[in-house]
Amino acid sequence: MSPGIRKVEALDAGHLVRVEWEDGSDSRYPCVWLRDNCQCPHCFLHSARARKLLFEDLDVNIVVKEVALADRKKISIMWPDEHASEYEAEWLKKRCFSEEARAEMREALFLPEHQYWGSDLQLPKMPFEEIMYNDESAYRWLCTLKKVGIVILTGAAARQGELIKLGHRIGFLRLTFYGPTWQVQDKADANNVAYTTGKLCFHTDYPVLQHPPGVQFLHCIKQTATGGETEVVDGFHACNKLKKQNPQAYQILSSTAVDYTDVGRDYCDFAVQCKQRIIDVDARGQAVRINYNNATRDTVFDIPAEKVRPFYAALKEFNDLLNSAELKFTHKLKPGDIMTFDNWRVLHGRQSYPSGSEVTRHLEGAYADWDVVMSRLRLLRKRVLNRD
Ligand code: OGA
Ligand code: NM2
Ligand code: ZN
Ligand code: ZN
Repeated sequence: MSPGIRKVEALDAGHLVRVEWEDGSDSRYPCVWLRDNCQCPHCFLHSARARKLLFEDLDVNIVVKEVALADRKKISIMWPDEHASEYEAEWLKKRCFSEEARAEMREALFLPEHQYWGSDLQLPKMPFEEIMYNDESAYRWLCTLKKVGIVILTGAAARQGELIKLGHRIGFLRLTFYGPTWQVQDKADANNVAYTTGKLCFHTDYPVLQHPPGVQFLHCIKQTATGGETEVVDGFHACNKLKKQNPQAYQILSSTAVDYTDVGRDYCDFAVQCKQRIIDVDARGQAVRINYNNATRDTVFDIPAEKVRPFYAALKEFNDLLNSAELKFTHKLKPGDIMTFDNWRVLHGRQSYPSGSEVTRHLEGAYADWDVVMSRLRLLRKRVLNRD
């Protein structure tokens, strides 16, 4: 429950409204923002929770004509053109522009907190059944997936189709050229290195797509007796280490556009090309997405010749860090395990395994977008905690 309002006044020649709360704190709201966010039915379509007001009709230099306390839970504003707006205390409190209030809202909306890990990872595990039928468990699954970057769901049936069900649980899966779900097994004339018995070094899936899948599911249906172990590493943790250890290498990997290519046929025929920085960073230089698959890195490399060797040296440094005993975590999936992980953050690989005439190892894979996963997380939280 937010506190009531003690006092409201216009400041800065009517460009700002100051709200004084009953607990003694205060908040300041720019009038242009207040007018823009008028909640009346002319300005706001409540059924869509969206703004109807056109930007053309917003005066960005607007000032208030009158501001008053309607009651301790509401303020009212009269604008120069006689348009009237009302704003609820709780609505205003949530949208306070202070650094602390914005940080709190940011955390609630995006759960940006990461728990970094290395070889000491306590691999989070939950029963598949439970997250399918229990909202609180599903909420805990998605929170952990966001915070730690990996969760194993255990006890799924050892047959195809479980990921389709998981897709329905969150909303929908991400379709790619490899199909709605895809079968990782040794295939003749493999159209991807994943579909062989070879070792896969640490990679993120599908950096050849402009918007690589945010979340990946790998469901173990059949596991080979020897080899085939899964390796995972916290890419963001590795990035922080690289930045400290070799800022120059970090600078190169976070600024060089690398060409990726994927040409072939599967769900349909494809000829995909993309340029990606191996380490994508935000405005503060923090890694937000790793785009690295050595197999689909193109032979075409669109950078000046003199920059090529420094790039390889930087990538070698990063690749070595990923493989350091301190950072990598090894785990062999069992039939019925579904490894769910953040494909923007966690790099994965697998050990090679013996080839033979029969299929000795079979995983079914699928992707989801973070938008879909976070949407489900917010809805589950609302239902479980009975709040927004
Ligand atoms: C993949 C992949 C891992 C495995 O298919 O992209 O990384 O264990 N597979 O086979
Ligand atoms: N598969 C597993 O980037 C990649 O090619 C990742 C994708 C074939 C769907 C592998
Ligand atoms: Zn209005
Ligand atoms: Zn992969």
